[in-house]
Amino acid sequence: MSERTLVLVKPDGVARGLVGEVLVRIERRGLKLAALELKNVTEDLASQHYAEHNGKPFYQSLLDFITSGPVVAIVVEGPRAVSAFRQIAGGTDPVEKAAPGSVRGDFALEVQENIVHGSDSTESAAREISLWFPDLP
Ligand code: DAT
Ligand code: MG
Repeated sequence: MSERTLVLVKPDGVARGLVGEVLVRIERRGLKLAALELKNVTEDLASQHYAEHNGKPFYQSLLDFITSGPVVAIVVEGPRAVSAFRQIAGGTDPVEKAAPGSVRGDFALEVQENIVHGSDSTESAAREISLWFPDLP
């Protein structure tokens, strides 16, 4: 059964020219692109996207980071797309948790500047996709 997930190439990934690298990993796994857009992130969108982290010590820094430059937002589709992309991304902490061979394990060193976002459940994916792509059928 096919599902959808929201992927972001965050400002660090876009600035470092890693959009193609992320897309290659998504496509060669067999996942499909259902929508893709380069976007400047407003404070409003950022705070809705990261609502679950409101109140945490890193929350304001996270908002400042995600609004610091354009991101590439992608709706990725395929069997178990949510988990499959989380595996492609690697764990949140690129050094302690992300395996070599994952995007974060291969390209990142800092917890905040960890290149990509991927929805953590099908419920989060539905919420995030409607935020980032309100017109997507
Ligand atoms: P993930 O992006 O792996 O789903 P998350 O949802 O727990 O991780 O956190 C969202 C982002 O917030 C994460 O990609 C990087 C940042 N972040 C998480 N924990 C952090 C921490 N302890 N210090 C600084 N930034 C953190
Ligand atoms: Mg998360």
